[in-house]
Amino acid sequence: MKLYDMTAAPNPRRVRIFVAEKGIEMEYHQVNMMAQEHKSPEFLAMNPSGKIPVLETDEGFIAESVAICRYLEAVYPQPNLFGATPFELGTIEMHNRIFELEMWTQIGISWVNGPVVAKMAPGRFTQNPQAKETSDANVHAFYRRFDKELADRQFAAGDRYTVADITALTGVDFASSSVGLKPDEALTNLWDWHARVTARPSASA
Ligand SMILES: N[C@@H](CCC(=O)N[C@@H](CS)C(=O)NCC(=O)O)C(=O)O
Repeated sequence: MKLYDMTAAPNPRRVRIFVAEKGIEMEYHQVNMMAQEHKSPEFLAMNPSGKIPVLETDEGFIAESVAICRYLEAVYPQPNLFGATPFELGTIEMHNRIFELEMWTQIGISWVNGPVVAKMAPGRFTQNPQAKETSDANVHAFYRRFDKELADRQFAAGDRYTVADITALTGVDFASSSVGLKPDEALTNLWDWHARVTARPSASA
């Protein structure tokens, strides 16, 4: 299997961490995003959305981080990261979707309307400072909510490490390092959780 990847990009990191947690052997191909390789006809034939990560399997290509991770979980069931019982499956899915829809989406709005994208891809997006202000506030509000929830659980979706921790960690790390959205130091439950998940060897994948 081969993963179309870019070391600095947060979505491929989600898959790399998942792969590391499972101990899967994987070939990595670095996509040159600066040269727009992900918009080339060859790449668009693999993923018409023109985004990474993409997984190449013997049966064809799979895009979307969660779809790739689900495929990998089906092929390599252990350790289980998506849930082992019906209730766990539902709970982990719920939290994972909440992190994607309510945190990652807002981080994405701040990113495309922020200074790094303005410099890196001038003119690609019509930037809206007001949208950024709103999404910045939404991200910080989400951090506060997550911090409160972590008073009652050790991990993002319950009392064990799951795919939801990977979604949350990669979002928080990207927002902190590249979007100027680091969680407030006062959010001690969030930072304790962050230390717990960052201590795992997979976090450096
Ligand atoms: N929902 C997708 C998002 C993928 C995504 O946005 N990837 C970024 C890199 S982190 C990308 O390829 N951006 C290029 C673009 O949007 O043109 C997933 O979960 O894999």
